[in-house]
Amino acid sequence: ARMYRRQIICRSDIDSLNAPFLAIFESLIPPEEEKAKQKQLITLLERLVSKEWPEARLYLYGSCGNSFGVSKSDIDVCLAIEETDMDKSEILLKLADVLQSDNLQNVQALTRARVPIVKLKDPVTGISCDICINNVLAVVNTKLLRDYAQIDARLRQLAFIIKHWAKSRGVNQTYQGTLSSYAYVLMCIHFFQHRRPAILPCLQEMETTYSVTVDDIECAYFDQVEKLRDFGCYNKENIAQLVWGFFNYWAYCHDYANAVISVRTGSIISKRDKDWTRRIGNDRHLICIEDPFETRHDLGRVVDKYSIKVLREEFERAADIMQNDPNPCVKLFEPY
Ligand code: 3AT
Ligand code: MG
Repeated sequence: ARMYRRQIICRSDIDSLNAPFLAIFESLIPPEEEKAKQKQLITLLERLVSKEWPEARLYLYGSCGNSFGVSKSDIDVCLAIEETDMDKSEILLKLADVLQSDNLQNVQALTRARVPIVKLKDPVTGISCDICINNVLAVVNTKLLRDYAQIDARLRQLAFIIKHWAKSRGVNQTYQGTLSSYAYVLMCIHFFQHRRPAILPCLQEMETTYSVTVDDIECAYFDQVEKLRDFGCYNKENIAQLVWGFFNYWAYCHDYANAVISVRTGSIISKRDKDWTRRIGNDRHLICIEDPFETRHDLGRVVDKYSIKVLREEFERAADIMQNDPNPCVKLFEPY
C-alpha cells in the first residue's frame, strides 16, 4: 500500500545540489544564435504566407513562445486567418503549396491529425516547424505561461529540469499515455502557487488587465506581471529544494483518488466537483490537471491504467533519488 501525506525531512546536504542543478538549467537554455535562426525562419514564413493571404498573421505558441523552450526545440506556429470560403483542410493544403514553392524541405499537410497541421523542415537552419490554423486558445495559454515565467526566475529553472527529466525518462509522450510538456509546466506553476510562502500568485483570480474571448471561453487575468517581481521573495527555497519538493509532492503527497490541480483557481479542487470521478469514453481522470481556460479539459486524460503506474513509479524513483542518491544530478536523468 502507498502512503500519502508522508512527512519527509529533506536531506541535510540539499544546498550543495543547488549549483549543479543550476548548471543543468543553464546548459538547456537555447543559445542566442538559435533564437536568431528561429526568427529568420518565421520571417521567411511570414513573407510566403502574406503573398497568398495579406491579412493573415503568424503567432508563435508552445515552447518557443512561452519561454519554456529548451535548446533544439521544434517551433509551433499558428496561422490566424479569416478565410470564409475554405475549410481547414483546404487552407492547410493551400498553405503547404504556398510554402513548398520556396526552398523549404518536407512540407507536409497532415489534414487528418487530431490537430491538423502543416509540418516542415528548414534545410538552412535545420529547424522543424508545425503550423496549425486558428488555434487561438493555444496562443493565449502560451501567453499565460510566459507571463507566469516572468514573475519568478525559479519557475523557468524548475520547468526546464522537470521537462528534461520527463524527456530522459520517457514520460513526455502523450501518444504513450504520459504527459505533455504543457501539462508539466502547469504542474510546476501549481506547485509554486501552493508552496508556503507561495512563490507564484494566481493571476486568474486577480484583477483583469487582459481579456479575450475565444470560442465562447472568456480568458481573463492580470498580466501586468512586472508589478509582481517581488511576489516570491518571502520564499527562500533554491532550485534543488524545489526539485526535491516537486517530486516529493507527486510521489507521496498528491491525492490521486480525489484531487484536481487547478492553476485557474490556484488551489486543489475535487474530482467530484468536476464530475471527473468515473471514466467517460477515453477520459479516465487518473491524474487530473485542469486546463486554465478550457476548464472541462483534463490534461491528464491521456493517462491510462498502465501509464499511471509508469508515471507514479517515475515520480517515486525521482523522489527517492532526490532524497538518498549521492549524485542526483546524474542519476535523475539517466535514460530509461
Ligand atoms: P516542447 O518543448 O515542444 O516539448 P511545448 O511547450 O511546445 O513543449 P507541447 O508540445 O506539449 O509543449 O504543446 C505545444 C503547445 O500547444 C503548448 C500549449 O500552448 C498547447 N497545448 C498543448 N497541449 C495542449 C492541450 N492539451 N490543451 C491546450 N493546449 C495545449
Ligand atoms: Mg513544442
